Amino acid sequence: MKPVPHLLLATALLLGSAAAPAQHFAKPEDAVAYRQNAFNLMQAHFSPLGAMASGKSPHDPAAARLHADVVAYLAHLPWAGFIAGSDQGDTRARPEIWTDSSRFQQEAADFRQAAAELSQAARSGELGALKKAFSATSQSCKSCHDSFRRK
Ligand code: ASC
Repeated sequence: MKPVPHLLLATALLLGSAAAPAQHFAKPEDAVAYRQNAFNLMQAHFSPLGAMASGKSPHDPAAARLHADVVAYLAHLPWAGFIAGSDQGDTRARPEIWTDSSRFQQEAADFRQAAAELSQAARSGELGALKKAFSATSQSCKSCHDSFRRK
C-alpha cells in the first residue's frame, strides 16, 4: 500500500465530519483565493472519478482510491476561507453563507461526510459502490451550490 494515500485516508477518517482548524488570512482576498484553490483542486480529483463512474474512462481502482482520498482530505479545507468580509470581489459566494451560516455549515458537514464515504467506496474496489458514492457526493456539491453559490 502506498503510504501517502493511506495517510490521507487515515487523516480524513479521523477528522470525520469535523471542521478543519481556523486559518489566518491577512486580507479577505487571500481567504477567497484559499477556498477557490481548495475547490479547484477538489474538482481536479473529483472529475476523473466522474469519468470512471460514467464509463467515459476505464475503472482504475488504484487511481480511484488516490483521487477519492484526496477529495476526502480536501473536503475539510475550503470552509475556513469563508471569513467575514470575504463576500466581495472575485467570488460567487452568496451573502446567505453568512446570513444563514448554520445551514451553510450543515451543507459543509454533509459534504465532508459524503466525501469520506466516497473514499471508503473507492477503497472497496467495486465500481458499483464508486458510482453510488460519486452520485451522492455530486448531489451534495449541487445542493450547496444551489443555495450558496451565484450562477
Ligand atoms: C464537479 C464540479 C462541481 C460538482 C457539481 C456536482 O465536478 O466541478 O462543482 O462536480 O457539478 O453537481
